[in-house]
Amino acid sequence: MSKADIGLIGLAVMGENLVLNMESHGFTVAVYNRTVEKVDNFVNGRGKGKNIIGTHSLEELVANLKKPRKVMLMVKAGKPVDDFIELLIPLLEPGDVIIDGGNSHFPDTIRRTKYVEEKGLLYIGTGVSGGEEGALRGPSIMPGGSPKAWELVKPIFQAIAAKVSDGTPCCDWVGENGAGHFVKMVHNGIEYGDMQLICETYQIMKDLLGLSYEEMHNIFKEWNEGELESYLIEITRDILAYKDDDGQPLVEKILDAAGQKGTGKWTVIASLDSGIPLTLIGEAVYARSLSALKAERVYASTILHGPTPKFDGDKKQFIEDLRKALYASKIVSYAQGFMLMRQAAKDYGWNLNYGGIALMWRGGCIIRSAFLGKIKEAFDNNPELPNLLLDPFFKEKILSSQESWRRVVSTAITNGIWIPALSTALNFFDGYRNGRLPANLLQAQRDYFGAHTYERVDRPRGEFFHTNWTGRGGTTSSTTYNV
Ligand code: 2AM
Repeated sequence: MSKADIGLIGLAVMGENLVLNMESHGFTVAVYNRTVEKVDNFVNGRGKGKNIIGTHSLEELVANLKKPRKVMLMVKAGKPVDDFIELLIPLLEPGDVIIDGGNSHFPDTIRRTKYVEEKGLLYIGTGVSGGEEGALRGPSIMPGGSPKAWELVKPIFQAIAAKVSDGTPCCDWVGENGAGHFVKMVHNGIEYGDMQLICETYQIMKDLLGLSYEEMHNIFKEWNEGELESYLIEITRDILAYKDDDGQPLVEKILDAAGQKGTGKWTVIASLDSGIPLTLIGEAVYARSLSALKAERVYASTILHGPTPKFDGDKKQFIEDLRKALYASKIVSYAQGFMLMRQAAKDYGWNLNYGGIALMWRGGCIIRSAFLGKIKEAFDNNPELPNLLLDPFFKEKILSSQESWRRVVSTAITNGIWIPALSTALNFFDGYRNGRLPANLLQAQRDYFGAHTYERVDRPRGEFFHTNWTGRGGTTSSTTYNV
């Protein structure tokens, strides 16, 4: 067999499926795994008869690659990535590329890009989204790292990526060093938000409207045929129709304690670091945390009582209200996600292409949706768009959903139904569109107790004042600073 176009290390399911995907697109792939038996199992099993070269050492792997060599790691995030980088560096030559396709935290990718480049090699840290199925049939791929490496991996990555209906691949260059893994992290955070929003509408349908599973299944089916069309609405439709062995809906029997692997948390931490109000994803992460306190909630439910949900309005109308509330909240969530990326681009010096990011998420990944096509259009129309809420299409959508959205939030709250994401979205909207927030009083309080100073509306920005509020404190102000 001739030499391989790319080498891949790490034959767990994601790694194997990516190899099979590459091979099916005409690329020869050399593979290696720490536990080398897995190499033979794969080459003689799922990889049998294909253009896949099994290798039993890193030396053998490297010797089987066309130059400039490309070696992709699909190993557990963290130390294993650093370990393999250390082992590969002495075996590679200037211009070769190391690619990390795992779920690495972006600060690690920033550090590794610098380190690998210092050794004369190129580095790519790439988000790969879409799970096992996506890896095999076409994932969304979000690469960042050494810009010079992009041209080398582009033909392979764009060939194996998901395609939107006109054939455009869901893979484009994201930006320097950790930008690819950052964007993948935000994708996961947005996924948390979308899922929580759907769960809240489900709870309202079930507990307030008293709908049956069949009715809910039909509503999600209908929603998936309109502007909410997305993978997550589609799987929710199917989940609601799924029956356990006894004919009852399986979802009713699933314990309500959510797990999380940490990428949502990373996104929220990044938002706190950047000072961006990523409130919806924040609530979605905390919602999982609250759900996980199952025993405590069950105990509290016997002591803390609220209203008994009761709905006597027009159900059909309210279901349409719910649909609009979900759509409007989703707009806020994505607006916040893009605000975070815009700030991170400034903080880390990335030149992000926001329309390109929407396109990468349009297919292949968990948050794929028709909606992302609209976001792509918004950034195509105005690449400098400061906020998604200010785009004419989304502005019209949110304004025309507003009444429904307020009805849903106020009705749910009056009836004691937990809606952290739907309500924070509306609250953000009301804060963002308000030119005068009560932070004037907040600044007064800060100046009162800590002499932190304030700016005045009747003076230019940047001039700071201190008042001796009690007549007791001195006129000394503390220095102004912002974290
Ligand atoms: P293994 O098959 O030898 O366990 C997903 O777990 C992939 O990451 C697998 O290919 C696994 O290799 C690899 N992996 C996990 N921990 C590793 C480590 N500490 N060093 C090298 N590879 C590791």
